[in-house]
Amino acid sequence: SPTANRSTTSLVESILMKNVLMKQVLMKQGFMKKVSMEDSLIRHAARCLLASLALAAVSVPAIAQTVDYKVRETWNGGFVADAGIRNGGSSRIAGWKLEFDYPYTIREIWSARIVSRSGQRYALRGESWNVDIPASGRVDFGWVVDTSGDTTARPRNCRLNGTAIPDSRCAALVAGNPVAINGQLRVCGTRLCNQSGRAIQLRGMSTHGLQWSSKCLKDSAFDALARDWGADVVRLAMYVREGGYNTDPAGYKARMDAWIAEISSRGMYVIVDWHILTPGDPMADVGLAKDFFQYMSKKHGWRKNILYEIANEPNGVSWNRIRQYADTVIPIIRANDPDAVVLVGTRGWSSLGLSEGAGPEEIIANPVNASNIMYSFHFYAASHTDYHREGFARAIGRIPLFVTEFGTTAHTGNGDNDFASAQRYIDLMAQHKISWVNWAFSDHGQTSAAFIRNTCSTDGPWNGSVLTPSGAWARDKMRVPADSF
Ligand code: IDC
Repeated sequence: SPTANRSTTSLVESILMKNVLMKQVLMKQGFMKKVSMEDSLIRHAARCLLASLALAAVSVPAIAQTVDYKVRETWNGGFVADAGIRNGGSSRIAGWKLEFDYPYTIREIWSARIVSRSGQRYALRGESWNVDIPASGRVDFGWVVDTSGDTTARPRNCRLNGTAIPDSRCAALVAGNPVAINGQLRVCGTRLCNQSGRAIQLRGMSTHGLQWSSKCLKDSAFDALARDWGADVVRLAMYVREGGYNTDPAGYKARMDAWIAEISSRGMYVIVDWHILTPGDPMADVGLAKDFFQYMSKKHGWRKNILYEIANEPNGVSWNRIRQYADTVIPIIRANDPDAVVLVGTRGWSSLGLSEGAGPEEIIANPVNASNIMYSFHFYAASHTDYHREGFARAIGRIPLFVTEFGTTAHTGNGDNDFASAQRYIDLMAQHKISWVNWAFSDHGQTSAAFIRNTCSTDGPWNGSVLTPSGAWARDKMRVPADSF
């Protein structure tokens, strides 16, 4: 401890001081030669003591040094990790060298260099501009790893300039975001599973129509979704009509690319939603859909965090017509992104047919002929009460389900909230680990908007008094209980 170091130092000093006094006494008595010998012995002993003190200061650091580590972004074949060293001490660390065990191959590194690697043991040093770590300061660096497997291993057995750092502080920020923890998702039985085969539930928010509410998609809002709201997934509602995609396909592709990158860099899953609504026949714009999904899966198929929702809400068409559309679009996605989960909208505004006098039975009897797919169910709690809830419950355990959109309001997106009805759905979905996405992360003026009007003209805060009752309720449901994965 610093106190121990200080008291040992003063002990050495007092020995030296006594030595000087003793020397003066002995000199007076004419024993000069002997004194010189004793003097050099004492000096030698003191030097040894000081040297061992210096060693002790290195092996038992006075104040905690911490190595940060966090997986930022993963894809099929690798991930990016952010790392750093925090100097909790009051003196500068000159010329840092960090050693650790790490089971991956670092392909590319920035703001640091690998000075040696032997098996799993790495040694890194800083670059010229961050070679020292100031008192109470930090240095940041990062790297890219190539791996097709698990991404959750982290640095162990850290040593900073020879000093051991306990594992609890050797990778202090554990891979803590939804994508880093869960990686590539897949359908297992009727559930959604993470990369290690464990059933999980994702909870998140849908945007409003991107042609109307893209002003809500700013950096501070994405930050709030990832941290304050604890969202696992964001759904990008790319309307095909109503002033949306078909007015500017190239422009919307580029904007989707940018939003996907922003969401991905914050460790959340993205649902790329082809938001057909009016007309309700997914074949009406199938040419556009084929081109859109070809582009999206080619551009983003390398990422682990993309789910493709091929048709928001088919309506006025048969289940067979929807299957025909799925048979057309899914192979295009699969060619570029073989392992992504694909979400298939269902009959009657994704009510599993219930809103058009049918039900999940026709899907169970005649499923889409593709693997790794889930069926969408949408509900608006004030309109879709027991009849829809019971129909939904009949499908659970029979077909894979994902609630890619729900509101606490009426199906118009407006009117009073029915939180009691919504809570019954929430309980059912929690019990069966069915993922859900709430409508809508926007300030568009309906009661289903999470924010009061004009919130998206500001930079937040994205909580507190700017939340509508629906927004406050959805945020609470996402935060409590916390994710179980
Ligand atoms: C609503 C929007 C509203 C818009 C309307 C028509 O909130 O601003 O004018 O669409 O485009 C859905 C749809 C979703 C609807 C929502 C609420 O997927 O696009 O948004 N809803 O009506 N299905 C059931 C309800």
